[in-house]
Amino acid sequence: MKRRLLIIIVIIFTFNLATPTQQQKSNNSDIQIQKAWARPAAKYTNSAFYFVLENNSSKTDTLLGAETKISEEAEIHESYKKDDDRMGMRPAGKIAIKPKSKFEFKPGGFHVMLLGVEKDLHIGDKIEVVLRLKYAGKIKAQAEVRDIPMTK
Ligand SMILES: [Cu+2]
Repeated sequence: MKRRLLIIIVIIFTFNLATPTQQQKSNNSDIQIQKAWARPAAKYTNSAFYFVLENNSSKTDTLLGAETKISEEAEIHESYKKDDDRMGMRPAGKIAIKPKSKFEFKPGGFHVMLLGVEKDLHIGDKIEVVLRLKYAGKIKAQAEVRDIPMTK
């Protein structure tokens, strides 16, 4: 009786784990994250995460959102010029990345806002942000805290 229960549990676990793992494997090379960096920030304030997203696949993929342990929230934002000519930012929703193209998240443009960082982010620190894409699934990005973008 106990043995049967154990087998059932094992089957449930295997089934649940199989889907995301397979999804990640098959798509790892299709979407690449390059030049990832984040702004320095004091604890409880906001930082921004920048990167280049490259879609090597033959279909459009869509960035749905981001998550990280480093801050309370991670939101996709875009910078825009307000009516009074000053810059503001707002949630950007989902972003479509066309096949065989690169999409750059950079200061003054699109970025992932890290709202309420859990600790001070100093230059040289390494953080991890997970991007959620429609087809490629979840992709981890390692970012270094810097005050200027990478030139390479
Ligand atoms: Cu923002």
